Amino acid sequence: MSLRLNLKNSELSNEELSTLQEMRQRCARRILLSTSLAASGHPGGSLSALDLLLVTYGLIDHDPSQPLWSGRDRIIMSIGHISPGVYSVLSEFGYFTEEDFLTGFRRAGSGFPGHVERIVPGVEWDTGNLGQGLSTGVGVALAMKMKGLSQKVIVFMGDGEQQKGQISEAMRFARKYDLNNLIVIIDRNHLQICGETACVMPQNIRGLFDNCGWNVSYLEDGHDYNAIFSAFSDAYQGKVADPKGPSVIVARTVMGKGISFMENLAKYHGAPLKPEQIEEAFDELGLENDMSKWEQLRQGPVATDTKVENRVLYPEIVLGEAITYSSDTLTDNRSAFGTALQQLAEANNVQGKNLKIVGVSCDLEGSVKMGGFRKHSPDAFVETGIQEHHAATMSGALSREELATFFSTFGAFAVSEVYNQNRLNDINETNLKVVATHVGLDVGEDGPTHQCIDYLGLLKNLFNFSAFMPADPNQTDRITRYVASKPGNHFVGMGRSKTPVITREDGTPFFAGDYKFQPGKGDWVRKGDDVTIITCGAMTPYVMQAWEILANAGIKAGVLNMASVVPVDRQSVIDAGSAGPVLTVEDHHIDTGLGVIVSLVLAEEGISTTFKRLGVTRYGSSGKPADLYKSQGLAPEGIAEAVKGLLGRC
Ligand SMILES: Cc1ncc(C[n+]2csc(CCOP(=O)(O)OP(=O)(O)O)c2C)c(N)n1
Repeated sequence: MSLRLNLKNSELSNEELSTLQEMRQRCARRILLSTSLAASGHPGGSLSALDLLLVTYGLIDHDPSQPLWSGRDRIIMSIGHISPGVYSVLSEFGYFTEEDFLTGFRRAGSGFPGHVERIVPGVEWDTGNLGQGLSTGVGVALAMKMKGLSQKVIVFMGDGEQQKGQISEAMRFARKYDLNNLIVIIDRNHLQICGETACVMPQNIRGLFDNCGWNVSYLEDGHDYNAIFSAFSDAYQGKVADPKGPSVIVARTVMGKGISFMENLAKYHGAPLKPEQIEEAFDELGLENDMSKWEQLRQGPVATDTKVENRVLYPEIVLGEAITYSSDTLTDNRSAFGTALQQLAEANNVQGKNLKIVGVSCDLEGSVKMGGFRKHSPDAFVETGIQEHHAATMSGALSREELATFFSTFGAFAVSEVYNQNRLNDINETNLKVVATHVGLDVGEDGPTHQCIDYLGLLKNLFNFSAFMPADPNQTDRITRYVASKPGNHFVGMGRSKTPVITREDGTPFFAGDYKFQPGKGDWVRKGDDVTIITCGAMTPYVMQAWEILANAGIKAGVLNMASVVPVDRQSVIDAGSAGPVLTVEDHHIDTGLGVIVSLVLAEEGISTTFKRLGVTRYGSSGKPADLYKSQGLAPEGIAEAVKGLLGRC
């Protein structure tokens, strides 16, 4: 059954009202059945949000026969736990059959997971981590504005969920960017897992949005179809106090609505009914209890053919001509990044017409060298303020809207601060470019809070992120262009300091001419038979100095620059380990970075060799990078000493 409500009408017809009542009855049944069959899940919020969901799907532009139709409005379910309600409504509107849903819900391998995921037709974003959905919706709404599209974005949120701080970040941002294509609906049932929202953590939800300059409307009865219809169609059509601003509808609802013994009880947030309670609930709904039939059907194999395949929408990026910095250049990698990004904007972004590359900054535009990009593409430059959690999630959402999105700030804030946001982005198979400047002890005087030494360890947990650490400005230029042109999640890390150009033995720039960056491919900057030093990023120039010290001492060291840390160049590691001793050197926590990755390759390949790791073994202090490196054995002399120790030549 489907329903198409007309926005132009002032109220719902009697026929529409009775259709909605019938839909509610069928959906309530599915909510109860699905959760009881799975013996887990969230019936209470599903029932409280049900009427809001039904009217919303009745009003928006969408096409259940083409869930990914490009003209569709978008619904982001920030409260991913109300999946039983969402799937019930989607099946009601014809996205899939009731049978597929009820037999598959919460079963391994099925297309109907416990929290909403994009594999379900009609679902836009995998959620479950409360508090991130508004940032996602904001990202999609911003992308629509950037592309001149008129679709609306609707975000469903819980009232307990409002306690998350990231929501305030997103709220402010939506107002700053005048996202009047964004409508938030809050299921205000006054309950959350541990009881009343007012007891768990009191807050003035409407006041918060109001103070932020949103259009706020309140529904005394969030189950009154005409009231929902009127508030939603006003917000949708911009018939609000400030048509330039985003809108929120706070709807007073009842947890467990429609099943008298469930109503207003927090325990039904996440407790399915027992078989005897199902009997009672079905009596109340005036329906026959067919639970046993479904139990039987769930004995069969799970159906998987409803699953939506991930689709990658990624713009064609013109790479432009790579820059070659001459051997005598002394600049920082972040400047090389900024220049490459500006050139990419010049080659790809047409202001006011067609934007392909977006830059997101968190009050550090100058430090991350995005100034040139902003000047060229002011409409594609997004300043979020010091709101990294929102910035990370929003960047992920932008990156799935056919925009090559660069999220750039210091490593401590681009990775460590927002690990969970990047994790949810990764689960959503975003196409994000996280460019972190100021990583490692190379940050220097700002001290340990700013010296990010855990980025590789954190990113290694994310299955779809690569991690690249350019050694010099030339490699930075090429890696920046590479990641801009490729879908998927890519991290690029760089230090703060000016750094010399890496050269060949004849003094010409190494990463120049025909050099092409390839993931999973290391660079043999020097060949040498006695030992191999594997390194990356800010440490490579230090290792080059160590190489000279060693050469003067008659030791022939190979230097393998592993800019592609994830994926690592396994073959080169095998070659290095098979040829002789191996030393890894990194400006990163010694136990979670390059050294560990290399050691695993050696172990897995059964290569027995003398092996040592150098890296950061304790939090750094405030001082010049060279002094900090020296204090942790990472100065050229310390590296050379470590090699001599490995070779027994101390
Ligand atoms: C960041 C985060 N913290 C905790 C949880 C666990 N959790 C799931 S639902 C929920 C309560 C949500 O309350 P509310 O938004 O009012 O939803 P309702 O109970 O009305 O369904 C909590 C704490 C979570 N999913 N995400």
